[in-house]
Amino acid sequence: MIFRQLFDSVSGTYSYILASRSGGEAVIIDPVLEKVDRYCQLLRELDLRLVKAIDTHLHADHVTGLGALRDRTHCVTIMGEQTKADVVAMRVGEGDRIAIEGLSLDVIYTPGHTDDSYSFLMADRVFTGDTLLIRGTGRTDFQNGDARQQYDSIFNKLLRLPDDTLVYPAHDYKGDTVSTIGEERRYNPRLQVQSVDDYVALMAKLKLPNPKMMDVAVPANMRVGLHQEELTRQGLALSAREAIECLGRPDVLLVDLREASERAKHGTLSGALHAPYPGIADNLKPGGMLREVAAATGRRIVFFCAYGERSAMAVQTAQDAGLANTAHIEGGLDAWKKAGGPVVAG
Ligand SMILES: N[C@@H](CCC(=O)N[C@@H](CS)C(=O)NCC(=O)O)C(=O)O
Ligand SMILES: [Fe+2]
Repeated sequence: MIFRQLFDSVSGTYSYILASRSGGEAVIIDPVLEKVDRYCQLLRELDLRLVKAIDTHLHADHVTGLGALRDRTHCVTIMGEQTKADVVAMRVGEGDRIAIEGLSLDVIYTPGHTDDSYSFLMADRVFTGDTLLIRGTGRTDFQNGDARQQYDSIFNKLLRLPDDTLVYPAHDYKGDTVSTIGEERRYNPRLQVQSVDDYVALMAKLKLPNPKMMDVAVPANMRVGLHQEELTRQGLALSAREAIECLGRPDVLLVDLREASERAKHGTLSGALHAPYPGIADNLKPGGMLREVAAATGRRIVFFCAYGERSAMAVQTAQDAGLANTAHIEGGLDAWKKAGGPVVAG
């Protein structure tokens, strides 16, 4: 396995690059905007292809690198389903699994620092965001933070992992890099409480100043989405309402770009072909499955995904491959459902 812990000394943020092999797919956790050049360089040097970028929560202390990485690598951006970020390509919840080639992360909902805080477990290690820090815990005094929920997330979820599970947090302000669950249970001063009420009282006493970047970072991090309006202007997007009217039309080929797990959880559109986003470039090049089907049937490909990010990128990929007549459903299945469109089991 390839594992890199990267540090942004300005915000004290740790970011992580994971991959199963050189030459393969990679995922990054909690990238920082100012470090995106560095990540891209390292990805090139390690011969990795970034396919997913995850934020553990909506950060208040630095601007996320999610949007910039998506624009540069066409990776899928991921956050938890509670997030207030405008558009992320994929939203995950408790019990989901984020997979790339050769490795997968189990999704654990750990609210408390914020209401959109998640941890991600991969084999012997857990990425705890700002829920569990090394000898500390994330503050709970803003962004719908809640000390009671954080106690539950830590004591009833994270501390139930095996003692030797490695703990990789999103921040450290003292120079520590890694810990273990057993070590934190025994020596983390915030966790030596007798009850949830003691923990709540302890967190209420912290009275920390707001992060220096908070007024910049929070609004910026709520606008990480791909701007889909440009495609609409070019006539390459259908609103959910227009798309609903197209359902069943013989000249339209609906293509679902989401993963099998998203289809199983949220359903799909009747008659849609399944062609997951990671394979889209292969599918659209000469000889590719989608290109051949579109040519043979004369149908216009209409891509859709969860929120319209992957489908907008697929329209772009199609244009680059010389296929001008594709479109996507703006806002994805989410917008489709909100407009009252019917879904079938995926
Ligand atoms: N001095 C830092 C403080 C950042 C901060 O408050 N960090 C949050 C995480 S977003 C936290 O929970 N800190 C825990 C602590 O300081 O004990 C800054 O201005 O950026
Ligand atoms: Fe945070």
